[in-house]
Amino acid sequence: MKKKALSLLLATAMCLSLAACGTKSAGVSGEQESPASTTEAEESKVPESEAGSGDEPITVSVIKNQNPATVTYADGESETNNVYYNAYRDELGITLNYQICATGDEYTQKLTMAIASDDLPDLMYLPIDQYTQLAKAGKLWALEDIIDQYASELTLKNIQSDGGTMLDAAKVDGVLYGIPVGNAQRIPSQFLWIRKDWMDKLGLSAPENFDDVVEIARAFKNDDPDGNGADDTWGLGLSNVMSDVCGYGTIEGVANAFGGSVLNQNWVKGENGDLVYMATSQGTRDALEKLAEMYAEGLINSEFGVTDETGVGEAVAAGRCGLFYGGDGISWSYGRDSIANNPECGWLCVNAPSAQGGVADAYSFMEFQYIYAVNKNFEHPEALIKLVNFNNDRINSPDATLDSLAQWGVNPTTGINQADYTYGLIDPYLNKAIGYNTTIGQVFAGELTPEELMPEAYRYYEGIKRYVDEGWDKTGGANPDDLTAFQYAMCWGPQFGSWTRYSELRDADKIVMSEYYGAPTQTMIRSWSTLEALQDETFVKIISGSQPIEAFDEFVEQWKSQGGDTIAQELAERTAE
Ligand SMILES: [Ca+2]
Repeated sequence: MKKKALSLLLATAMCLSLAACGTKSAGVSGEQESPASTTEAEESKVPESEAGSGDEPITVSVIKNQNPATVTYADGESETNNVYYNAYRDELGITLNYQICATGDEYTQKLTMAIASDDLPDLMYLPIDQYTQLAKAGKLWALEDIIDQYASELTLKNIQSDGGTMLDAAKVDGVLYGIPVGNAQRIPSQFLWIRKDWMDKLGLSAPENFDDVVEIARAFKNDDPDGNGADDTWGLGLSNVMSDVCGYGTIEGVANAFGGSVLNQNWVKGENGDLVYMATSQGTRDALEKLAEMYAEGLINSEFGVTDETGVGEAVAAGRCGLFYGGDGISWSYGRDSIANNPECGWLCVNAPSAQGGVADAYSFMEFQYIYAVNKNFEHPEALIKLVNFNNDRINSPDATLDSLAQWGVNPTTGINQADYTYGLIDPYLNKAIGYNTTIGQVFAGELTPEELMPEAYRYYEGIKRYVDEGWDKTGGANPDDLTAFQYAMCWGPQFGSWTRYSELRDADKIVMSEYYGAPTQTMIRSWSTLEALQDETFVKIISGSQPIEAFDEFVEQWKSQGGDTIAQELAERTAE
């Protein structure tokens, strides 16, 4: 099942990226007959009128999850006067009325009040639990027929670019009531980033197993890799993030090395068919034991328990930390700063090596938290699909040009991202990134011409080509006057970029998907913050040696009795449904 999902993902991602792929889509409901779709058909009859097509203007109230204070407008523009707002009104006949525009707690409170007082706007951007609640209460349109009738070919491709995984996951009792926003597979931030200039200087080579990682940590800690005569560099850089994806200093790669995972979302089938929370597995225990050993030897930054990922990032930028597990975008943030601060610096990105040797399995999960949905009382549910179509044509079309992207996406003069003004933008990052990495690699391999790339990929390709032409791919460093080239290259570059590592993982079938996705269970809603805190505290204590490894066994018992066992049962029942 793992394999099938991945190959579908790859195939459809290619479709998304390549203009040449012109196959007709079967529509969102396609051949899948969901049991409830027949009974729902009566209720979800598509409205006859073509409202919102320009001849019959409508005003549509919406919830937008956005902090109005963080959105930037050009001079004279505003929330109700910008390229998208005006085009929706003038070209689609849809005037948006922001009934709720807020973020964070304010958003949650306003949404909760709107639901409680049954004062729902026409179009909604909902967290998955509220979506499920409203769908079950009959407050939302069933959308499959409406999508089939109104979605453009590009929209269908886009929302199905993961092979339909997310759409399936968004169904409530077999019926689709919304369009999910997210990624079919979250990059779990387990890549191992190593200072290549330090490795070269100390005569070290790329790690082939976890013992080699320990060796590199030992050398980086003890052998003065920066050559300043001071004992001022770390071994393995860790942050105190013990249960989440994290850009800098996650322990996930170490857990993977021993067959474990610490991420909140990761549940896999155990030997007797029950669901196991990976952070409670033997592999995770072994990884913590090893980390405690490393800490005792001084191979981990001593203050990690009070250091967040920003703290590790700052140590990377300052040249104190040259070895850490983290995400795919290092070259866009502190990794870039590390080179700006020290032109000698160079980076290598590898997949987490396992304890036995070779690449460790990475544990991943489907990530979607929000869904666009339509109020059942709204007469024009097709308005949502028309907005999605419109946005796709501007942002994701293979016919887009750098000029059109400047008009509808990031304005290169002001730096303003006008996509912030959209309503109903479905923009799956994972599939885009796979497409960029794959097609740019094909250009370097001579299988595509640069002109065949999507405009955004073409921009990245130009930077990566400069990087390769100047020979930086040999050192992982960068021309300090052209850090943009490094930024693009270490992310999407062939051979050296983090997304090439991801492709290797995927091609080697080394990504294990969590059985859990979607809405939290009742017990999760009630108990997860307590369980998470228990995990975070226990793991930090074990690594730092303030508790022995046996504390892990006690943690597992507590975790189970404080809600973990009940959650496993709830998830098993849900899977069986
Ligand atoms: Ca030093």
